[in-house]
Amino acid sequence: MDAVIDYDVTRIKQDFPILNQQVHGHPLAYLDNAATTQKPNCVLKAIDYYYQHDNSNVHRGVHALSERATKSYEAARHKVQEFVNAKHVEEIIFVRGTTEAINLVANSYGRSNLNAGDSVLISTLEHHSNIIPWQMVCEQTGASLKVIPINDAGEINLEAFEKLLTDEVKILAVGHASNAIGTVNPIKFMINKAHEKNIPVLIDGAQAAPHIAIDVQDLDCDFYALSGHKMYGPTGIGILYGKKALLETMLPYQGGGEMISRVTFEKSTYNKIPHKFEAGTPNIAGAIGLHAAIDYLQSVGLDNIAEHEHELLIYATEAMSSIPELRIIGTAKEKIGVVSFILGDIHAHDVGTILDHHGVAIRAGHHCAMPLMDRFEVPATVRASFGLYNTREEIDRLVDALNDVRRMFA
Ligand code: C6P
Repeated sequence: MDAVIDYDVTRIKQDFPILNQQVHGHPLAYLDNAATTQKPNCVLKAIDYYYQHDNSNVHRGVHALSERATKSYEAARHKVQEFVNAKHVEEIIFVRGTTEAINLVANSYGRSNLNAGDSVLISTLEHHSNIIPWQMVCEQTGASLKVIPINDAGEINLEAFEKLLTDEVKILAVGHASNAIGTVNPIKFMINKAHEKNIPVLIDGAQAAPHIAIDVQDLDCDFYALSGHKMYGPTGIGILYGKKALLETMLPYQGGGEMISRVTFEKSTYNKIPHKFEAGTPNIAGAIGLHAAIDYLQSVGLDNIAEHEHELLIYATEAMSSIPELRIIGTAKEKIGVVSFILGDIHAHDVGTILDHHGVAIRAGHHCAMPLMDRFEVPATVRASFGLYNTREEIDRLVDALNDVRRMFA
């Protein structure tokens, strides 16, 4: 039985049809939720309903279908506003995902506000999506990238962070939670410190949004990025939250339909936020699916999910620590349900392949965090990441399969 009282994981699992399958003759144990989560029936149904009944373009047509599609698309924006507790609905911009959200800020905000001699401050824990866009904009502007170091547990060195917050820093961009090793960063503290120096802050919330209740007003972050597919919604839809006053000063990142107010060959003017940042036909079905996913998360309860996943993390950490030669990478005090590890000198990809043959799906590799792998002097890790439908029994199967890997390589 599950340790979390009133949390009926067996019933929750039934909401996810994909989980009810065999892989290589074993029931699927899906432990790759940091890569992408599976989708509950309500999300699948919402997308299906939209395409069967309302499919049309938004903000353009005068006909009934277009009106319905527009209503549903904008209702999704209101849902996200409520989910992250944004003050204004126009602070919610639909994008493809976290990657696009960060590229938007790097290009729209970064290019206008960074000059030679300035710097962008990130941390060693960042995903490539929160490194490369800044590196690109630094190359274009002559600014430079500064990196906050971490300790051996994988926690940000806060003393070093405060020292690095110099007048040259024009933006701080940090992850809420690390995809590769699970560390949850003290972002509220970091945002406060940055704001004391009038430095705006972008939070990469890709890994936090499915696990931690987000309140952008309480955090007081300037930008917050997230991906729908990591929170039980569809792929190809994500959110950039930005403070209204900042978004209004920023130039659009992409040009095209929808983002304009008036176009002439001589000069064009732009639409209001958020539409100014949503050039082209958006992912309408994606936004509708994300709405359903947020409803689902709220029906289970973010606090219940966090408690369940924390219990799985403790259980897995203990069970895996008993496996000889298994070294967990990332032992921060505050973690989401991610266990990253190496098993002796067996390559992570070999471990991953054998686990797959036991029906256990994990990710093996650098997790798009190569500098972090360098920090721990490992080329790759095996990563098990938990979601709201995982169970202790699945972790037992992971441990058994890992013992099998050891026997095979002995
Ligand atoms: N991490 C993982 O397996 P996109 O691809 O745009 O939805 O999200 C990018 C991204 C940005 N930041 C963090 C912290 C992330 O974890 C991710 C995606 C996946 O860890 C795929 S590489």
